[in-house]
This record gives sequence, structure tokens and C-alpha cells, in this order.
Amino acid sequence: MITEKEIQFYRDEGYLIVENVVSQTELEALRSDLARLIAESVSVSENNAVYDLEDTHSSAEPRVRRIKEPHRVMPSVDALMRQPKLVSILTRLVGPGVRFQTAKLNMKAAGFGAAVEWHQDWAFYPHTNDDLLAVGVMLDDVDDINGPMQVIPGSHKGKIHDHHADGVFCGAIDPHQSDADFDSAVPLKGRAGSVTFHHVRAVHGSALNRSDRSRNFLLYQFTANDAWPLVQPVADLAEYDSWIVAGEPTLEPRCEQVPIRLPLPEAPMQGSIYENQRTLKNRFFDVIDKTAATQ
Ligand SMILES: O=C(O)CCC(=O)C(=O)O
Repeated sequence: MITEKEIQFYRDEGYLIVENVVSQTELEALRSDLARLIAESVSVSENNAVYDLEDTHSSAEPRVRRIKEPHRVMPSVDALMRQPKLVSILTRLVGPGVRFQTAKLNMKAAGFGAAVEWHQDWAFYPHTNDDLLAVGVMLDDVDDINGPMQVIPGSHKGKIHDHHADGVFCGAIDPHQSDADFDSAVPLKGRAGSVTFHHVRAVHGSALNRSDRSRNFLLYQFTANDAWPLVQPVADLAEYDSWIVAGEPTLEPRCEQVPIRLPLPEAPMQGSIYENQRTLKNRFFDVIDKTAATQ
């Protein structure tokens, strides 16, 4: 499914885009599950275990920012994580043993979909080694203007940036305090059904969607089977091992010399990255203009 050149590109740059991983039938199933959940969101008025809502959400005008843990409520998302084409790419990029960690579906609705400030996923969930990545499935065509995820090439080989505000975790890098080269970021664009892979240490973020088209982006997180979480304890080993999509379980974590900065003390705003990032002092990307919601 992917060439040696693509594998090397991922190793050097910390990201990769692969086209046509998801079939039209799979894409339609994802969109249809999503449409059902959006329709059901009219009866929800605040964030809960399934929905993360835009500040401007109302029952008259439902505005969902994220479906949390979509694999639990969308059968299409659960099915796709074990799809052979995808798993074969994962084993080339992560190693022979691969475990699903969690998923989320970030929605950037036309005209107002929220930004995600610059961050490294590793800052949220350090492990004993950094053979972890996120897979992004484009449910819509993604181009420069509908809020593509942007990645700083090579940043996965650099330091772990400070993701704290006043010494408390906020899940974002303060652009005024950081030496990260945000200008060198590349937008990950493609046709619906294309899939992105980004290394857990790659610096990434995305702007508001100001276009007239949605940008719905399904993200899966995967880890090497022998990467053990340093912060979130494994509560149920049988369940943990049931998420393995390739290879065998192990009780022998592989410990590598990797830079770590713990996400502690916990962010004051919990529930999602959007909530965590509320306490960031200086934003890089624009915020939603709340007055636009009533227009
Ligand atoms: O949706 C995006 O553009 C970025 C998402 C992301 O990095 C995250 O949710 O952790």
C-alpha cells in the first residue's frame, strides 16, 4: 500500500498523505452515521460524553464541534479501524504491533468551524516510546480555505514544547513564547477519502473554516503495542488488549530515551482539546466571532 519512499518521507517529515484508502462505500457509511448524530444533537444543550459543541450551538441551529469517541457511537468508525489497507500502512509506519488508542471526529462547519491551536499530541499522552501516530480521514475535500490541518515538517524530531499557561497544562503552544517555526507549516490537503498520518510529536494545528464548505475530519490514534502510557493508567488490561489491530499483546513495555513533559497539573477546562485550550494566553488562530452566529 505504501512505498519505501513514502515511509522514508514519514520518518523525515513526521507526516504523510495517502489517497484512496477509504472507499466510497465506507465514506458514505461514515457520512450517514455522522448525519444521524448531528440530527440527534438538537436535543443536546451542553457538552456531554458524545458531543463537544461550538459556543454558538442551539437546538434551532445545531453546531457540533466534535463527536467524542465516535467508535462507540458510529459503527462505520469502529469498522474502519481494522480495515486491512489501513492496518497494513500502520504496520509499516508504527511497527508490527499496533493498538488503537481512541478516536475523535473534528467538525469544522462552513463559515465558523473552530480552530485548533498548535500542539503536539505527545504533550497530552506521553508513553514509554514514541511510536505513536494519528490517522486523519478526510470526510470532505480539504483545501487551503476550509481549515486544513497544518503540520510543521520535521518538528517530530525536535523538543517537546511547553503546553502550559501559568504553569498549568492548557494543551497548546503559546505562539508568543515559542520558537517553533509556524511559517514553515504545510497544509494537509486532499480529496475526501484521503488519509493523513502524523507522528505523535509533530507540531500541528488548524485555522477556522471560513469557507462555504464543511471540513469534517475523523482522527484515530494508534500506538505501538509495547508503548505504555505514562499518565493515563491502564484500568482494564483485557479491554486494552482488545484494541490491538495487529501483532500480539505484551507486558514488557519498550522504554526509549524520548523527551517528555508531563501534562500536569491538569487543564482547568476539561472535556476536549478545545476546552483545554481556552486558558491559552495568546492565540495564533482567530476565534469564532460570536455575533456571526445570530446573523
Ligand atoms: O482538526 C484538526 O484540524 C486538528 C485536530 C487535532 O490536532 C486534535 O484534535 O488533536
